[in-house]
Amino acid sequence: MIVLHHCVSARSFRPLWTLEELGVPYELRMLPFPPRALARSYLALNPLGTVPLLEDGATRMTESAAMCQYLPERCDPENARGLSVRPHEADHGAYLNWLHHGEATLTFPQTIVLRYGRFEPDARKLPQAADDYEKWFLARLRGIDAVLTDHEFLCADRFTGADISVAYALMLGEHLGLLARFPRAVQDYWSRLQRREGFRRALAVQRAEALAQGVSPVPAPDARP
Ligand SMILES: N[C@@H](CCC(=O)N[C@@H](CS)C(=O)NCC(=O)O)C(=O)O
Repeated sequence: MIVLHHCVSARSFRPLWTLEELGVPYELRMLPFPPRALARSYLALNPLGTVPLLEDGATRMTESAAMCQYLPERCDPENARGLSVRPHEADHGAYLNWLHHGEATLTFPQTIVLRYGRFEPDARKLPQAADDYEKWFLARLRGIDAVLTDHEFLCADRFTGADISVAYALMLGEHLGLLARFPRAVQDYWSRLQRREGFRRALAVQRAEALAQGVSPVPAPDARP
């Protein structure tokens, strides 16, 4: 049984959404945010203290974008759901590029905005860093905007793990209050993806499991003091 360690609307939402799109069984273990401080025993499982952690037999993974690639290959070897773009397909390179872009280019600047704009106590806040990296994130949306202006999805003309990786950064951007500043094609893409059954199930499952496991169902940034 695959086990996913998750905090509400954290990056672990990427593998959660992937699992729901695949429709395979898994166990979801909810943690308060940040687990490093609020669930110290978790450090024995993941010394980084971060989510996600995915356990699949002897396999242990801590990178959410890699899970968007791993889970379809592991759980849907025939690629019936189409979430993978395989090496023989023309868009394999584009798929890998967008898969990594979601975390390395789009989510990275948002973590600076969160930390220095919200999480740190007032004396340690850095408004200039938060503002600059907010602009950085918004400017980096130009790459997906160029594709989405005339494509429904990022690659291979279908919904793939790359869309999940990038869309999580849009979800976090919306939590940060930046939705109105997304380019129009990016706003439309994000609206379309939120109508997917798999996305809606992932939201419902994390809420139900948070309540059942005694964790706040409110997304992490707003749950912080
Ligand atoms: N590159 C990793 C980053 C994982 C990560 O930093 N997760 C955040 C939540 S979105 C976390 O657990 N932060 C808590 C902490 O840093 O203590 C990934 O994509 O999974």
